[in-house]
Amino acid sequence: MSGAGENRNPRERRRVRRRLTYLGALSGLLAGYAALAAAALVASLTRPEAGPVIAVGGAAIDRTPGAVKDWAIRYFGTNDKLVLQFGILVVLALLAVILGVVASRRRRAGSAGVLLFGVIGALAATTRPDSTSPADALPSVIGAVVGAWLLYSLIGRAEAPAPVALSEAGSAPDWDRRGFVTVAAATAVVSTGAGLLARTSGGTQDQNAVASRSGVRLPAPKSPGRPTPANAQLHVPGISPFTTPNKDFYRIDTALVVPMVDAAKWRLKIHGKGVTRPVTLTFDDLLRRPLVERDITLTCVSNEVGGPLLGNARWLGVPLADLLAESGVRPPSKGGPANQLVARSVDGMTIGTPVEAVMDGRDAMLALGMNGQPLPFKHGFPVRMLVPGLYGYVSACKWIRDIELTTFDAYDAYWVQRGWAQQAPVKTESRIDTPKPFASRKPGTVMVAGVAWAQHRGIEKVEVRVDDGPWRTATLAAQDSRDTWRQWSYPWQATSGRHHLTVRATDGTGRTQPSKRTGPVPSGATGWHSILVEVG
Ligand SMILES: Nc1nc2c(c(=O)[nH]1)N[C@H]1C(S)=C(S)[C@@H](COP(=O)(O)O)O[C@H]1N2
Ligand SMILES: [Mo]
Repeated sequence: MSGAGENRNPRERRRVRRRLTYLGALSGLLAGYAALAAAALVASLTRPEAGPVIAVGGAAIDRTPGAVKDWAIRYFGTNDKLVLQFGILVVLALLAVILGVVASRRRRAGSAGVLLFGVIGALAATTRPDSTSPADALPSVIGAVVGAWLLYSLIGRAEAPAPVALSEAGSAPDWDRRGFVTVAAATAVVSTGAGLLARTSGGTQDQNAVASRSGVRLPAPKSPGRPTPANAQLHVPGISPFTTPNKDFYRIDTALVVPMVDAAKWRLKIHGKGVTRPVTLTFDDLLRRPLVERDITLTCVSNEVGGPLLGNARWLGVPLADLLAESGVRPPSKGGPANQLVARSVDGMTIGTPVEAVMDGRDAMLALGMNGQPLPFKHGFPVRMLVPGLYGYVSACKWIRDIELTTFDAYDAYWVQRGWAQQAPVKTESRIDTPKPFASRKPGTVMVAGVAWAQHRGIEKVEVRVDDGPWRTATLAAQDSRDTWRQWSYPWQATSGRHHLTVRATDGTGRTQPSKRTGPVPSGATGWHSILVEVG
């Protein structure tokens, strides 16, 4: 009953209240910061993916409607994940401020709120498809306990009267400013240290994965890829290189943290309908099999007309049809009971592919190598699936760990559950790489060039149109294989003014890319790529 506020006048009481509100907000932010840093540190020692931001972010991604995700990819491109994580942090900061203000009124309620967020994080972490142990709750729980305790302690200092000797000195503050500042500063310093440590330590599991990748020696293929024809690559500045370097290869997946898989511990199970001899394979089992090397162009169904979401690489892998046949699988055309192959990744992605396509003689493979390197982690190390002619979301499971034979009636894979088509062969498309949209050129010969693709059907013809003029046939580079894109160029006699350049391709079956513009949902965009160029 000796509280300093008892015998104050109303004005002073309001001042104290305001001060407490500000200190509460600051305490909330500091406690939140400390909670996240503690969680990150614990996660880095156990499993980085189990951290609360990653777990809640992953849960949010899985619950995002397909159309919103498509919008996010369109507006933020492959930065969509950074934007999401930043968004989560902004929301958390706001919540921390609110909890801090609540705590400045009711100390216990504020701390209880922090603990509640810990429970949400723990639930998200333990129910993620990649969660294998209840220990995934630890980062969130420990972070929340640290945050709740700090908030309680900081508010305690903000409320406490200053030590008597000081407050009697007249000019000294009427609250425990020194105590608050000491705890606040210590919190900021220790949390920053913990956060930095979390970043550098990276987890022993990750280190093992990195070491296992460095240790991979890719065997020579039994069936080497034909040397890429020299004239598959045109020498026009600005055209996409025929082979996309790994570092420039587009990346699309739902993983907020790239899964780091230790090849020595990796296993692949093949089982399900019509599998008479289920098997579990190790990475070494795959390396010992006859390998094939093929150039294959991979395309994302979310690629807009003219978009960047495709790339061409030389892949090394195990023919998938042989593996399936050894397990007793027959395609539906030979009486097999399963028409869908569902691939599952270590992070819980599911991708459904027609068994018929995998076994019809095309180069469907379990890829281990990409442009002469073991698969980069981002692209699915140690093993991913590839099926030429199908969009990535129905064929190209990265970090694969399980293959189940089933039917399309029995199971919808991840993106199908979110409104995308069950089956999705790549649509015939073409893109102008140079000039760039809205580029300026001098009148005279302007080289227009780009790529066209219709995987597994091949490209037979590319045509270019200037404004509303006639279609002119472009010069095609050599076709490497019908599973790769094909470069083209057209020497345009440019005249002064603004011009529209449009391109369209015809595939190996003689079908020309339709003009009708449709968006990527549900089975890939259609329409002609058209750009505006200034000549003058
Ligand atoms: N495990 C997993 N595999 C995945 C995906 C994913 O989200 N998770 N995305 C698919 C999609 S939509 C595409 S287009 C390709 C992209 O492969 P890349 O990132 O190597 O270019 O991977 C496919 N495989
Ligand atoms: Mo994709």
